[in-house]
Amino acid sequence: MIHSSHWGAFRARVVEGRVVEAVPFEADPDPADLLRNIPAAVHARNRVARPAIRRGWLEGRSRAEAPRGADEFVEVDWDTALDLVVGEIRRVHAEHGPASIFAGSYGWSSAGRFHHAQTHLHRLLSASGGFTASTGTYSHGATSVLFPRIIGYDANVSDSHTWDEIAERTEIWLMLGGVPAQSMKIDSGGMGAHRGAPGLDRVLRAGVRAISVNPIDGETAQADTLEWLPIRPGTDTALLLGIAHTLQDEGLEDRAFLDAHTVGYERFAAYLRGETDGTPKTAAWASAITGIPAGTIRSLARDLASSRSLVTATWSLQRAEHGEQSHWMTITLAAMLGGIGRRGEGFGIGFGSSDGIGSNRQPFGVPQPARARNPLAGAEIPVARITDALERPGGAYDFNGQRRTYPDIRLIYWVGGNPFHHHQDLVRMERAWQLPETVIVHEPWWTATAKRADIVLPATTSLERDDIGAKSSDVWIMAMKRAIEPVGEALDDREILRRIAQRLDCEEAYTGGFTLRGVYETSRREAAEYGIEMPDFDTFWEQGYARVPPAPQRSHMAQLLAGVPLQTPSGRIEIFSETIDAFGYDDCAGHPMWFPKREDAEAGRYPLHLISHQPATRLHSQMDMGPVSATRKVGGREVCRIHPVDAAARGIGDGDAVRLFNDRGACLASAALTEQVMPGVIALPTGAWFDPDPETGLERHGNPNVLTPDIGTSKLGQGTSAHTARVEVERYAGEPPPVEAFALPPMSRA
Ligand SMILES: Nc1nc2c(c(=O)[nH]1)N[C@H]1C(S)=C(S)[C@@H](COP(=O)(O)OP(=O)(O)OC[C@H]3O[C@@H](n4cnc5c(=O)[nH]c(N)nc54)[C@H](O)[C@@H]3O)O[C@H]1N2
Ligand SMILES: Nc1nc2c(c(=O)[nH]1)N[C@H]1C(S)=C(S)[C@@H](COP(=O)(O)OP(=O)(O)OC[C@H]3O[C@@H](n4cnc5c(=O)[nH]c(N)nc54)[C@H](O)[C@@H]3O)O[C@H]1N2
Ligand SMILES: [Mo]
Repeated sequence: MIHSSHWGAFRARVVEGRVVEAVPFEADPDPADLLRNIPAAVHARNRVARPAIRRGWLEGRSRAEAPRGADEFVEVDWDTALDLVVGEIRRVHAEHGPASIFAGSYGWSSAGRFHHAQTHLHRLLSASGGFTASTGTYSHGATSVLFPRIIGYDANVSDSHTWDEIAERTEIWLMLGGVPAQSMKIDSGGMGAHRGAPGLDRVLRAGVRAISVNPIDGETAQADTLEWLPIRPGTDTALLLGIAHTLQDEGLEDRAFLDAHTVGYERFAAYLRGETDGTPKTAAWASAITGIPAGTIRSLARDLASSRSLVTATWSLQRAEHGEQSHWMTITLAAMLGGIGRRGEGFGIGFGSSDGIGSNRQPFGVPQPARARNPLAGAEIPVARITDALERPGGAYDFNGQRRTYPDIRLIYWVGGNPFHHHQDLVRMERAWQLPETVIVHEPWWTATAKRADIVLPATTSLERDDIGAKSSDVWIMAMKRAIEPVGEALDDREILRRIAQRLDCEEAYTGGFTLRGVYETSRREAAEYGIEMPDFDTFWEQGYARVPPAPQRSHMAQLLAGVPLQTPSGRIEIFSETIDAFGYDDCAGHPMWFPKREDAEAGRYPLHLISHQPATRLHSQMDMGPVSATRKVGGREVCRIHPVDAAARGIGDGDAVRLFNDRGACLASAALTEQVMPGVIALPTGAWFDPDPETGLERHGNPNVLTPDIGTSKLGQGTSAHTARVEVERYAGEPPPVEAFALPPMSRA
């Protein structure tokens, strides 16, 4: 049965009602190994079989006795569970108002567009009076706020160069964060055929000089054709300032471009020269911060200035304290080099961060039901401020020029996301999570979040329903056909919410009359307006896919060169932003600059930088019980990579169980010694299911989010700062406690 996932299309081989294999879609030249996680996960023991209610909550809403996560569950029938949900929505409306329902419900869920869980939750809660939403992403929260202010559009997701343009035109490519091939296995909505790694391959074979600036090497299959420039985590802004200073010092900046298309260069240049703070941002200054030799920085500056150069930055760099600065500085440096607006030159954001970057985007909307309009317009929190919001109802905070207050959250409703995967400082979050009166979760699996809910409703996986997989940067639209019957008593999220809508008398507004056929045909009509032809629904469904020719890319920066102003106050690239300057923030000023990191105050006790990057063996926490993820663990624990010198200094050997710790928390992992991680850095990918020992609190599985800080990138963006974390590591003496992440919670039947 043809199907799709965020990591690619496949055909489900089904034997006696069970998925036994996910066979890569025949048109995919570079399918993801991750497909092998699917069969075991879909039929895993820890699927949520029936609706389940936390006992303490059921028996009097008690929070104190057995906290969320430590209580047992009582399985009930669907009607009982849904009546409880409806009762809670009504109660919170009546007692506190709809803003006390937090349903930001951030998360990747599964690939289908029609059954997209969050879309339906938002439709339900909009139809029934409103809710508090979340704004922004964990992926690029800081720069999605910054970019519109300095260039007038969100460069994280639009306007990339194509692989072919880079192969044809670029001479030197400075890749901040590298271009990790493993991350390009993924894109939201899935893809018929992977294009990231083949695209990079074309670029490297064309002889483009590619320099990966990364604390970690070997992140791409073609690593030996990349130059590796190791950098201390979180210091890219200093490197770019050092390059910029050299350009200016040697008169290599493109004055004509800066005069014609930017504002504020002079004020920035005064900072570069040290006139505003007494510190010239020389290559030597940058070297002391980044660990890159000053000579290398200076020659890099000269090379970039004398060739057709491209400077790109992965999203990861801005998932850090002051994350706005590295990307603002990337654009500023590209402006000084003068190539912006020419294909294959200038800057690019997100190469290596997902498969679609580097490919053309479709101008029409993919097939999906309309997003809801929340009647409580403006009721939202920045997505990564969830713990803060729970801790401080009514508390004030800054965000993007506004002084806002947190809502009084009484009910959390989460579908299609896993906050006990994605959020930082999970120990602190676990405490805050006890504060609201009720937590409702839909999940296919007993995740850490499901185990910390009061009402858990079993959701189908995409293989248990018909759907459509698509994303705007793909030429494929994939049919996702139901391959098996729902597992246990699971229902589709859309159906669960329809039954709730029925009870709340808003079924029509909720469903909106959308059907699978209907959303496809709407998309097809929209495509036709651009002269793009899609087959009719029946042909598409029969065939299993539609291949839609790519549309030509439109580029804001090419238009800027042609005289079309950007949507910024000045119409130009804002190297200095009067608007941001006027906010008066102490952590994001009017132009890009270097800020020391709070974590560095702990450098003595916690000498290692922790990088908690995306996992190669799964998508976030999804299908962590699958064989691709399981077999790459050691002793059942996630593997952290560390340089042999750092390991030797601590008596750590390859394969040893280790304990990573700081003041926020501690987790176990298994050590792998490699020179591909620079000294002073330890790399532990995200996604091993959160598994704290109930007695000691020690996380047993290798989840880095017990170590990461929960602070905003700045008052401007309030994005996550996950990549700014310092830790120490030691060999774990004795027998490590067993991992229980995939165990079922204690449960009884009503
Ligand atoms: N330390 C650190 N933390 C990070 C990051 C980092 O770099 N470092 N990266 C961050 C980033 S960029 C992101 S995007 C987040 C990702 O965070 P999430 O998107 O929350 O992570 P997922 O594991 O994809 O969670 C999706 C959940 O949806 C469930 N699900 C799947 N299909 C369905 C369905 O059909 N219905 C329902 N109801 N549920 C379904 C899955 O079982 C899973 O539990 O993590 C962030 N966290
Ligand atoms: N296999 C797989 N792929 C994924 C995902 C997944 O879960 N699994 N998640 C997807 C999602 S939701 C997102 S948002 C994207 C995120 O994509 P990215 O943000 O690009 O991903 P990361 O893996 O966090 O980091 C990419 C690289 O940045 C490097 N890096 C980290 N800190 C620094 C630094 O301070 N300076 C420099 N120069 N480099 C640094 C890391 O070593 C890593 O090689 O990935 C997507 N792709
Ligand atoms: Mo993300």
